[in-house]
Amino acid sequence: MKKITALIASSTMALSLVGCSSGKQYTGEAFGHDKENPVKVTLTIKDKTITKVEVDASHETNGIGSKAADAMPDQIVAANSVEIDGVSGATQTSNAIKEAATQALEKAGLKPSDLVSKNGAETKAEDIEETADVVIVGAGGAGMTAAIEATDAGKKVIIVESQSMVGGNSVRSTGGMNAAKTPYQDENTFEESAGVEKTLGTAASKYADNADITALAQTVKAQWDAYQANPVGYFDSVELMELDTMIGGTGRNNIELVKALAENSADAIEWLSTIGADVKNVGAFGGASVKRIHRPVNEDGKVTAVGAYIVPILEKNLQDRNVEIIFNTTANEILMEDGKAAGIKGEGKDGNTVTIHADSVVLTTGGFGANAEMVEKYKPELKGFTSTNADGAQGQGIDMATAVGAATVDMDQIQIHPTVHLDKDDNAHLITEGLRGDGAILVNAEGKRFYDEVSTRDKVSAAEIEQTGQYAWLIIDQAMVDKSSVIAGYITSGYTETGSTYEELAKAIGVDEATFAQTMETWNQAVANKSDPEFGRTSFANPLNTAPYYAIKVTPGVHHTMGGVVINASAEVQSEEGQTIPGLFAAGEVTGGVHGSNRLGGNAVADFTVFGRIAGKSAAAYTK
Ligand code: MEZ
Repeated sequence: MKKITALIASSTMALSLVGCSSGKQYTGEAFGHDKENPVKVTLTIKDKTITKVEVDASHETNGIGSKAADAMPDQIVAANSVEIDGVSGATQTSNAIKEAATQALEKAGLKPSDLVSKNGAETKAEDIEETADVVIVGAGGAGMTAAIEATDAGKKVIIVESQSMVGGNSVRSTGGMNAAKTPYQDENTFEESAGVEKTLGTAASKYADNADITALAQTVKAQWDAYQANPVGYFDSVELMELDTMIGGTGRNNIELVKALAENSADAIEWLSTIGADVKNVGAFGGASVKRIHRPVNEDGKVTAVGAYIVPILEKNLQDRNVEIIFNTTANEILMEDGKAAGIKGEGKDGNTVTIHADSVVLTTGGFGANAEMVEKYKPELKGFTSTNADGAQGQGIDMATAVGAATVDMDQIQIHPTVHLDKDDNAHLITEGLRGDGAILVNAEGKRFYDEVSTRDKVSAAEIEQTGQYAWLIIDQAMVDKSSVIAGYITSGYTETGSTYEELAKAIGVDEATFAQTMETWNQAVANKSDPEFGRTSFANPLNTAPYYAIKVTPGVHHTMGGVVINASAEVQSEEGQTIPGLFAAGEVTGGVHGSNRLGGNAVADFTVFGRIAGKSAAAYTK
């Protein structure tokens, strides 16, 4: 791919026309297309006014990214805001520029709302009133997927998005997408017998009184026996994915939704391919008995972040279909006529009213993981926890739905992810669970492992909270780095400590050298034996014995809100009386029930793809 060259020069040149250089300078960084070299944005700020913007996006490898680097500095200065529209088709670079600019602003001690808007503070923008077959609220993964399906069913679709960009939380998703029984799993050698046995054991010992889990376990046991008698291909099944998802959610899940998720997962991988997104590299993840997470790879064959890969492809598909997206508009009301959803009303960023009349409404607004007040309201013990979520995850779709009688479920079920890195400015960065699936271990401040690293997130987080200082070190080696552009990105971002021996790394992270070296030797032996007598881990990958070694300090952070609006398997929103609310559909993190008390890694992308597709088709079928 073509490298973007001379971006620094062109941006600065453009700026010199609009910016004056007085004020103090603050720099922020964020990853765009290139996961190894961040985009850097330097803001010059005086009296709460951005007087100059310099963008260094010289490593971006996507040609379209240069458009964002050229255009956005002028827009930021002109609007005196970092909340500007991104450049169409350059989602990743645009998002990175905005994220880095917001970080720079934070370093100046300012929030985006502290800047005095030059955009229509006095002149209210015009009200908008439009009509569509289907209106979709939220342009994250679920919303864009629903829009593609509804458009392909011949319907006119309008999307309303509260932020200035598509992507929501989906663009931050790193790990991958769970799917059961795909041909890509068959490309792997099956070594996960202990994982399957452990799951069947857990079903029998802990969930004997749960009829759904017991029935699934019986089916899986029969499939497992048949496979062992004739081991052809890789072992997995739709029912095993259902069983893992149910056990991960401690049996609290809505089985009807779990079945829809698993049954449609393999087809969703193929559908993604048809729209240009290949997620075919299979890996191990927490709570999955077998290798089931499907991931994209870059042109060097290295695993890369799923959200940053899929979101621009979804966006491009919307552009190809001429789907209108109204940005910076927060929907706040579902219009009802004769007991049926008939459109939405919202507020644009300049206070203008946006009204979309439609035969069906699809809510894909995401969860509420970025709304600290709401998190605290439903789970007070999470007060003060950091969050991995995008700003738009405010829970507004849940309020809109309940205002028209929708039921909610599991609102207090909020997931904390055990590996969130706080950088030197206290910004939270999700460190993908994929690292543990691919062989990393967690050690505590005493230099010892303390839990099965690939257990479910609720359990690993709880164990981490019990350790000294409530943090852990995630340990990786150079062999892992060589296979992953994601890890290479963590290194260039400065998240890692390094040592050329175990002792050197121990010194760098301040743990006892001999204890840490012993921990590593014991772990490497466990990998060789494919047996972890200390903590019962069942997925091993490779020993961590290729120097240099790296450690990332991690702590738990709010990651996913499992609760939300009640839907059925057709993505129809259900009322408190248990009736379908005609014309109202929902998909993705705004909904509750599918993940129970704890979502498995890889099931969010599966959720938004599978239920986004279902919602789009159902909404289209409902329209006259
Ligand atoms: O599904 C997720 O939340 C996920 C895959 C996260 C991650 O650790 O990468």
